[in-house]
Amino acid sequence: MFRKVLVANRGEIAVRVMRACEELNVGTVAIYSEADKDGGHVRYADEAYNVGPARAADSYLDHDAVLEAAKKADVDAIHPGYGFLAENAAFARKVEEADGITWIGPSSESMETLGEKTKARTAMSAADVPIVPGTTDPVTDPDEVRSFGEEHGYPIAIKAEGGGGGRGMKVVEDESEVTDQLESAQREGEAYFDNDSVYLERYLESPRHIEVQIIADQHGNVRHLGERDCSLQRRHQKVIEEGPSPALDDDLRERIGEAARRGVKATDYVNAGTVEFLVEDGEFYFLEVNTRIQVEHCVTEEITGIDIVKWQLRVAAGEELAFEQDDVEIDGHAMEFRINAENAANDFAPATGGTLETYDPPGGVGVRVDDALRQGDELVTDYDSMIAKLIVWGGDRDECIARSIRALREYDIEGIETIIPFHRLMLTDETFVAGEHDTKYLDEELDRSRIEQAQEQWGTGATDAADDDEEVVEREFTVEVNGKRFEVELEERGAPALPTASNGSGAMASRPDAATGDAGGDVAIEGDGEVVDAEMQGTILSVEVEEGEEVAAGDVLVVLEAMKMENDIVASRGGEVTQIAVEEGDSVDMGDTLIVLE
Ligand code: MV4
Repeated sequence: MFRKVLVANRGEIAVRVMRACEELNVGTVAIYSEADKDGGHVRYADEAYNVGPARAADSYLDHDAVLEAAKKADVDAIHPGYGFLAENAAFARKVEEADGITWIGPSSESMETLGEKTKARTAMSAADVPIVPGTTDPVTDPDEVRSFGEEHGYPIAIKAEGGGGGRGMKVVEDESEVTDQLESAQREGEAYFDNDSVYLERYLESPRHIEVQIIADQHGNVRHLGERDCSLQRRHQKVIEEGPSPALDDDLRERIGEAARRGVKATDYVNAGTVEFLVEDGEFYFLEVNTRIQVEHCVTEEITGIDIVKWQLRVAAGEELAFEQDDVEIDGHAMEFRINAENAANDFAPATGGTLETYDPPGGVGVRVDDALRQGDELVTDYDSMIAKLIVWGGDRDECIARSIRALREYDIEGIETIIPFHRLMLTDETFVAGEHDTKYLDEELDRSRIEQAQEQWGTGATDAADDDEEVVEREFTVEVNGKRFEVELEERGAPALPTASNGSGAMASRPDAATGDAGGDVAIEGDGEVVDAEMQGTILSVEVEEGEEVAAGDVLVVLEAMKMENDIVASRGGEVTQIAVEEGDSVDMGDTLIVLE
């Protein structure tokens, strides 16, 4: 096993990989850019090296800077995480060629073979893996597209050979669009991928996106770890992933898993990878291979109990997989919610900055949070907007949903906008809860106004710069009304800052009136007694104690008429009544002093 690993990434995935290293007693080295000096992954690592300015191209994507840090730290392996250089064959080759440093991932050759979509389709087809009906060689002429359309019908997908993710696909609805769409696909391929080769597939109208997790060692052992359903996507960005898929029956599950395994084995693939499929009408078709660990690998870890990243490290160090395919069992159901710093009600616009005024993640049975955050962190906006992942496990999909509702309600983030309200909405959405959504659902069917309502209802709001000019006095109260406790959060805008009570005699315990700003209910507090004040505006119906009386926690001190109810104001602790500041019939404002207890 390695002695020390450099994780060439940042944020939650960097911490995730380092946790695996820690458990294997492997030293950890972080890299960071100027924007990430205070990053959680830097805090977590044993060592950390600055690789350059905030711009990714000059830091996390700078091959030489990363390799120099690896050599300076004297590591014996590099784990790329996902994104950045994770699928960069040229960088992987540089690591493979660097003395004494092992690349933790598939070989650069595998990346090149499977990264070229036509090569991947050819390899999969040769391994008897169903591919979407189409060409395995590039096409260049509109007549080739037209004859394909005559054979397979329309619509047709024209895809860039170097494409992937959400890029490099044009849909040809009918023959009249052939020439324009072909030229557009070729131009886009050249512009985005420096490769104008394109190929054809029959376009599936409403597929689901199902992907199979693979882990393979250097001894020819290949295992699949079941599937994940990633159909809930917005503009090709996955939002909620789950496993197992609610759309597969056991027979299809078995067939798709074995097909993935067969295809990967045929390409001599080593380490972790994911085989993506489109599923429609009970049939599955190969889409592409992701030659890296994926964001949503956690879903598989939770339903199989297999730590995929630890197996990546072991496999890269030459160890054999210690489990057979039959040992892989799917237990329960898991969902992953990407916690993005975005405003879902504003077309998922990424946050432009902010501070995690409150960061209080959920916990409890079946709840996992992968992050690299702590309260008070400044939001880094130089990279992607995902700041954390919430992964929830349940005995079945219903329990997973119920637990997810609870966990998302608990997830308290204030100071920046996140898409937690959107996730909470999806868990009430009939189509999603029924597992009947496809890859187009979010982009074409979900009513946008429902996202806005969710944001209104559950958004915690960012502390906008504009708000800074206005003094906002936030108050949290625990109010007991007729024996029932209420957590009440109130914001008073435009209120001057609260006077702080001075210690010792003469302490003032008054609160300005929200409307006028005038101090109301001033009472000079002798000593440092505890003030019991009005938690709401109302009228004193009765005073139930006398000065000098001893009271216990829970004793009624004052009865206040408010909200059309008689409200018992009770002592939160025992003590002596040293001052009574009100009498029957008084009108009081929220915050006015009622009683002082020593
Ligand atoms: C398709 C398809 C339908 N038919 N290919 C989108 C990006 C790339 N991963 C492949 N994609 C698709 N390829 C054929 N022949 C529909 C999509 C697609 C999609 C696929 C998976 C997840 C989300 C998607 C969103 C839109 C389109």
